[in-house]
Amino acid sequence: MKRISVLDSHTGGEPTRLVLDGGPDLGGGPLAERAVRFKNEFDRYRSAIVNEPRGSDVVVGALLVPPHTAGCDLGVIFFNNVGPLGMCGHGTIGLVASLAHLGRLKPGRIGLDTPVGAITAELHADGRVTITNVPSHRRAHDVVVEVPGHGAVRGDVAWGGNWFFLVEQHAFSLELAQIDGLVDFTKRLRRAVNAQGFPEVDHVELFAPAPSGVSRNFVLCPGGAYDRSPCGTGTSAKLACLAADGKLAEDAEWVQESIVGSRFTGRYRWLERTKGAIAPTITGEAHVCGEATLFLDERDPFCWGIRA
Ligand code: PYC
Repeated sequence: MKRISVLDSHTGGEPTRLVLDGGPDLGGGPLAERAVRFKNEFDRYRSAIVNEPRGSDVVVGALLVPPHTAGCDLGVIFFNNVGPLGMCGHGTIGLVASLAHLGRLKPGRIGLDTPVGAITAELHADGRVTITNVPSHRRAHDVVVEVPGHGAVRGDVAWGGNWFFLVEQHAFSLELAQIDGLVDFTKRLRRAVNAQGFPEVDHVELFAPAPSGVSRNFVLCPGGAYDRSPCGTGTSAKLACLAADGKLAEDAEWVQESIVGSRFTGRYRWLERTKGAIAPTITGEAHVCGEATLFLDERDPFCWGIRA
């Protein structure tokens, strides 16, 4: 019987399962290569750790690996119910809070290597975490797609460590009571965006003002779950669009609320204004909520999780 020990946390309601021991050995090399190795050779570990019956579609796993990029202290590969993620903002905040809980981190800054580049994370004395994400940018502005059953929808394609289609004008109210309709609409929208020349887009993000006046979002994740947090990579993509449109000044604060009411605070710094490249910073907090040893018993027909 294999045993995998994990520490669970949530960041604004979105779970992160940190693998502490018993995960696959992905060897060395750049993290992008190791993420491919994880997908091609060890996918059953991914499924066993985050999928049912031990997890759910919402759980994001975090596998710590030795870093490759100079200056990084740790490497991490995030993964969900369908595969590895490029980066994960809520997961990074959860990872740092988990390492602090274990006494492995003190307040201060660390460098983290990910499959899409190096980032930094700062643990504050009060437990909040600020990440400086990978350079983010808007790739396409005001793209119009025809969504079956909904008509024409306009949005932007932007990178924030994952690829997003961001939409401000839509007919939905961003409330938990509307989840079924939101998931259905954003899945159709993603298919339409993918078919229209953006096959890389795997997250869809809708925006509307919250009753308090701050921006609220709804984020559809690659495997069909919705993000309970405001989505760190999605907020980074949003900051890239706001910067490109001149709607938010450098270093001004942007509060992003999630569909469940949790919040991140974002800011950005220009990296290369002519290319629209920014360095986004996202601040949030995570709470450790469990620790467990997963048993992988080959006699169990669902030992490696339920895979679609
Ligand atoms: O916070 O970046 C994020 C994220 C991506 C998918 C789920 N959360």
